[in-house]
Amino acid sequence: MYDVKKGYEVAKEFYAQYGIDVDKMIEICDKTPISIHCWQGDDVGGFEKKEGGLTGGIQTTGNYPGKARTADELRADLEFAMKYIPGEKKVNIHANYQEADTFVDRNEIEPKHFEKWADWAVEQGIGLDFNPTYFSHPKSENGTLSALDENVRKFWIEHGIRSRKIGEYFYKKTGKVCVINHWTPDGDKEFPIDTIGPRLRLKDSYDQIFEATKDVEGVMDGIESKVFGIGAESFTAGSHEFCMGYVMSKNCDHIILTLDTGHYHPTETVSAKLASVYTFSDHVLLHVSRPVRWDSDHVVNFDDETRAIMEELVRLGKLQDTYIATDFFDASINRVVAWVTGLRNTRKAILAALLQPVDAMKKLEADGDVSGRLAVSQEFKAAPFSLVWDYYCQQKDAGVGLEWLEDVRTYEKDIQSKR
Ligand code: RNT
Ligand code: ZN
Repeated sequence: MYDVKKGYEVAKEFYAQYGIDVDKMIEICDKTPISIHCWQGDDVGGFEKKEGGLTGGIQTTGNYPGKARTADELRADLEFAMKYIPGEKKVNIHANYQEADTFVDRNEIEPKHFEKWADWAVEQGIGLDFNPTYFSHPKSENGTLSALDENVRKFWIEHGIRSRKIGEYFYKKTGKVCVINHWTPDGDKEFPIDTIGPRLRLKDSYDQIFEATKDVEGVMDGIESKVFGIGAESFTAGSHEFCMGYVMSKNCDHIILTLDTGHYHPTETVSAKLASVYTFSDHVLLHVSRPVRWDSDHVVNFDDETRAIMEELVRLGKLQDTYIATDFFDASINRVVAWVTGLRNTRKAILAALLQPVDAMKKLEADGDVSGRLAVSQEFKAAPFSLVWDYYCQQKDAGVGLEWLEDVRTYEKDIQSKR
């Protein structure tokens, strides 16, 4: 291993030239929570005591051996991965990760079915986030919250209500706000004739869920849109305009917009949307993912868009107001490697964004020096942030560089490959 401390000292000098306090930025980066999605560990399968595959227009591809088969295995894998993910963390679970002894349907879930998750989170000293699961269920085939069949719609409204109560339970157990993400896959393969009916029903369903649980505390609710899902390519009830409109019309503290990086047309970017949303909203829930041609949910890369999102949050002064969560599922590689890589990239993008002379660039812009603005912004694309990153990982005992990879290989050999 090279002299990490020496690298850090050099980087510190480099950044000091521009008035950037490296230690302060490390501290801010470290304290910014990232919510780790549990579903990378078992290909969005969950642990309901019933058979049935993944539906809802999302897909995992690959069959890499060693996936978690039980919630205990999943938690063990998460614990292992978390060692190599520096900084404040939360874990994000879905309703279908319940641990009831016998089958409990989605409209009957209760806090007690998630007790093990809550106890584990307390033990780990982390917060828990939650998601109602409006997919992978026989009743989700013809819509959920927007369904024409009133009995089906009622079933899913009840699921949403129960999910918010579980969120409150997590808040009370962990003392940390539970961020709930509401995403429905409701859509159509072909162009429907009635395109407003499903939206009006979806709106009414959300209204009913929030009205019935208006006394719930410690919960934030993200409303997630999508451009299309597999098998529902022509129409999505919860479109961007719908979700944005819903959130803005509610104009209340806990209902916020979720922006998933895979849920827009390929030439649209979430980084370019943030400022407009923040013009009207105090918080945003982010699903950091990587779409390749479509919402393919590849492992987050340290790529231009991930960096641009974090840069934008820093420049807006909204890093602390944004609930940052990851959302990807790759079944073709070791699932712990997927977690560690995607989460480290997300964290690294935050650090790289913080290590930039934002005030100086803003001043150049305000002074009309657009040439200077361009020059400075480009210079910092390849500034020595990775030396600071290595030092930060060393301080946190999270593995410098690729140190973690050997450990995961050992874990794979000793634990995962025996499953
Ligand atoms: C699907 C959405 C949603 C899911 C998770 C599992 O397109 O992104 O957030 O990925 O809820
Ligand atoms: Zn998402």
